[in-house]
Amino acid sequence: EIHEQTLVAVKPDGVQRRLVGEIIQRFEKRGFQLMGLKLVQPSRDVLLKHYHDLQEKPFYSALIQYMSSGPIILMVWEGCDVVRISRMMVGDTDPALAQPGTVRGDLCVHISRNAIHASDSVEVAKKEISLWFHRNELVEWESCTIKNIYN
Ligand code: YYY
Ligand code: MG
Repeated sequence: EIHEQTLVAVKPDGVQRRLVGEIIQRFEKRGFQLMGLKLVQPSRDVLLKHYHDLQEKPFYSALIQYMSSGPIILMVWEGCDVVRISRMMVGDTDPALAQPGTVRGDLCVHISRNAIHASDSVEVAKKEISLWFHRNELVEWESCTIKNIYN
């Protein structure tokens, strides 16, 4: 499915550390197509929804506090198998375990400041995209290079 989409976010530490350009460049270069992009100061309300499944975890309140601490970049990327491939590009949740070549393995050290989020399944991606983006914030456009990326 070449129109599969995923939500990728640069977390507050990534924005503060000026990693936004590098992260966008990795997804662009890989061949994915950018369908939505914005800088926001996330509300606690949306963050509680975004991380709903983690509410029982011991790190949950620290996670919400950290994610509220400054602006984040939100992106929707589209392409074949984009959800799975993005997770590979992002690397292990713990940067100490993440392979070199991944975003976390190249750019981060600690699990509590791991710079980037990517949806972990196609179903979750749909929910996360609709949580963070209004329909009119996503642009449907045709890439003129699609025939050089897919057969
Ligand atoms: O999907 P991913 O971001 O790789 O990990 P999740 O298990 O969904 O956890 C979300 C987020 O929570 C993680 O990116 C960092 C933080 N976190 C933490 O601070 N400490 C942990 N032991 C596990 C996760
Ligand atoms: Mg996750």
